[in-house]
Order: sequence, then structure tokens, then C-alpha cells
Amino acid sequence: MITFATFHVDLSDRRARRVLPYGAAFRDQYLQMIDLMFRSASLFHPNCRKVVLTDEATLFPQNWGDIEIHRFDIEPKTPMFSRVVSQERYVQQYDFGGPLILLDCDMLFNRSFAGLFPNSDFDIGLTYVERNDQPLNGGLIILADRHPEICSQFFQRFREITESDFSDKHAWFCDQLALAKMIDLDSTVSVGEQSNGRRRATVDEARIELWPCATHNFTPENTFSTILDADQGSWLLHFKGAQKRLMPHYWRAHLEGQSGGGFLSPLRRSISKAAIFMGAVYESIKWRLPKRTESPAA
Ligand SMILES: [Mn+2]
Repeated sequence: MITFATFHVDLSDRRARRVLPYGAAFRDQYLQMIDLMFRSASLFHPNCRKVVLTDEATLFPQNWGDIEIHRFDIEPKTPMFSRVVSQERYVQQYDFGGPLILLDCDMLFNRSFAGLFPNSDFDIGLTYVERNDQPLNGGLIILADRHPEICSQFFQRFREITESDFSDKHAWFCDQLALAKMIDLDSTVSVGEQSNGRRRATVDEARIELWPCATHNFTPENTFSTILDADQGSWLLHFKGAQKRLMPHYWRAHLEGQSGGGFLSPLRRSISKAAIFMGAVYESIKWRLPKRTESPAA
């Protein structure tokens, strides 16, 4: 059984909002994203475990389906460092009765990750893009269940580097900078001719497998026209930054109702696709309107 663990702390109060470099999504929007992310996980991984790592204060709905809330004594004003701390503590207490996927909540599964584990002997799985400063995405960290001790040591090292080397980036980006320091993308090796971009590295004893973000952690363009059709190639869609607005539309048009949903399901899907189409039409004519400034992606 695969466990999916996301991280969320409520930053919607004014004090915490000062740490956000750009507009905070509202609390309810985050709860909706967590809900949809877990629904998509369940769609492709029946009977998976769903876990939210959080602080002592963040409120969640009572009896929130089968979602488990794990609370840690962490500082919400430094969300990315606090995420690494809670991930490390969770990994240390995890029973490794199956793989563990640590992921952002602004993501939708588009196919099953279960096949990754029997087909390779990695301990830690990550996704990368070819860029200099932060090539490894901190939003998706995959732990196989073969060597719990090695995974635990990797996370301890990960947290130590995040804490000591990037203390000025504890609000944002310390995790991705630490991963880049631990794993130099230029020194990773391609798995083979048919690798489709898959690469390998070793950190201490941990075997690291890297997949391209283009296939395993794909961020679509921030337009309705790019989500008119279901994505055929990507395993996981990552609605970073301003793209978050597209996530519920993609869910309703292309994923919801795949496992039944009753006789109204095709009708609801058609209505959702029509809404995306109207969004695309609006985008194609809005060149007359003042341009919105785009936020950097997180
Ligand atoms: Mn994200």
C-alpha cells in the first residue's frame, strides 16, 4: 500500500501573510486542493493512505474522510523549512509497510505510480528540470520501502543542510537549494538509451532516481486552452503558482467520474469541458484588456 503525505499550514492570517512573496491562496482553496489531490491519488492507487503533515494550529474539517492529520511543533512563518522538519520526523516514524510519496497539494495524479517500485531499485525518487539554480523540485519526493534506514539518513542530511546552509531561505526555496547541493544534476548518469530522461545518482548509501518534470511532475501552461484535452503523456500534473486556478477545472473535466460517478457523470464532464472552452475563448479575446502580471511559481 502506498502512503501519500502532503504538507499544509494555514498562512491565511495577516501575520503569516507577510512571509508570502506573492498572493496567498485562501484557506478553503488549500483544503479543496488537498481534497482533490487525494481523490486523484485514490483514483489510481485504490486503498492508499492519505496523510496531512501540519502544525499545532491549522484547522481541518472534522472527520475529513479517511485523511489522517499528523501534527508537529513547527513554525508556520518558515513553511518550507517546517515542511522539511515535519517530513523528516514523519519518515522517522513511518513503518515502511509500503512506498511513501511526499507531495505538494497543488497536484493531480494522471496515472498510477505503483509500477515505479517493482521495476527499479531506487531508494529516493525525485524530478528535475534543466536549469541552474533549483533543478530538483521539492514538491515530489518518492521513498521506496526497501531500505527505511537509508531513507531516514537521507532525510536527516536533507534537513541538516536546509537548516545550516540556507537559513536565509527558510520561508521558501531552502528545500530545493538543499536538494541541489546534495545531488549535482551534472554528475548524474543516464540510465540508458531507452531511459526517457531517467537518471541515477548516489548520496551516501541512498540510490537516487531522477525523472524529468516533463513526464513525472508536469506543470501545464497557465491557459485554459492547454487543459481543453486530457493530458496523455504526464504521470502527475503540478499546478504551480498561478496555475492553481486550473486544478479544479482539470479534475472535473478529465478525472472526476472515471471510477463511476452515476449516470449524470458524462453530463457533468461535458459542462466542465464547456466551461474550460469558454475560458479559452475569453483568453483568446482578452488581448484588449490590461495584462495581468504573472507570479513566480512555487
Ligand atoms: Mn506546488
